[in-house]
Amino acid sequence: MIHFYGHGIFICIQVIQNRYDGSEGFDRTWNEYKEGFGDLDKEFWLGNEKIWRMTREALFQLLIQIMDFENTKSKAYYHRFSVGNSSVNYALQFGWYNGNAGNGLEYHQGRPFSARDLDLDASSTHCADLSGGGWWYGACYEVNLNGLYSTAGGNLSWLSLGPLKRTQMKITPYI
Ligand SMILES: [Ca+2]
Repeated sequence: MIHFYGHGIFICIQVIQNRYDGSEGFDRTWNEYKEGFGDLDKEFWLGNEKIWRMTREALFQLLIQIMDFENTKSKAYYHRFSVGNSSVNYALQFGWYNGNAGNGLEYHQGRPFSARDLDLDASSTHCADLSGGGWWYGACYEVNLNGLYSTAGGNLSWLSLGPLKRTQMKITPYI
């Protein structure tokens, strides 16, 4: 699989998150997010442990593609994406941003992963429980790609963009 972006050619793309119709439930436990869930041909979360293992082996870039219900598409692109291991609760790390979606992940830089049964956010509330999905919450989010999927408004959003119809997170190593 080859994807062209900017001046580079990236290969070995691994999709780590895919949503497009709300058929898969994302209101899952810490262990489900750790191990991954869903169908790799449909909607899924690859799994925090797998993402950690991959991103410790090499330098990766992250491409996020989103689309709202009016079919407006946006992209965000992050250099040097990785997550920490389970001892730091898969804390999110990345370098510089490029794209047209806005640098929404910046708010989540360094945050540990929270899920409905493990509140590691920076809020007195329980962001994962309130939003219907696990994520690298602060208090609570500016981006939430694992939140409740709903045409009526849900929590699936990127900054002011949303509700979102499609989201995809892809990583690929530098070559
Ligand atoms: Ca909290």
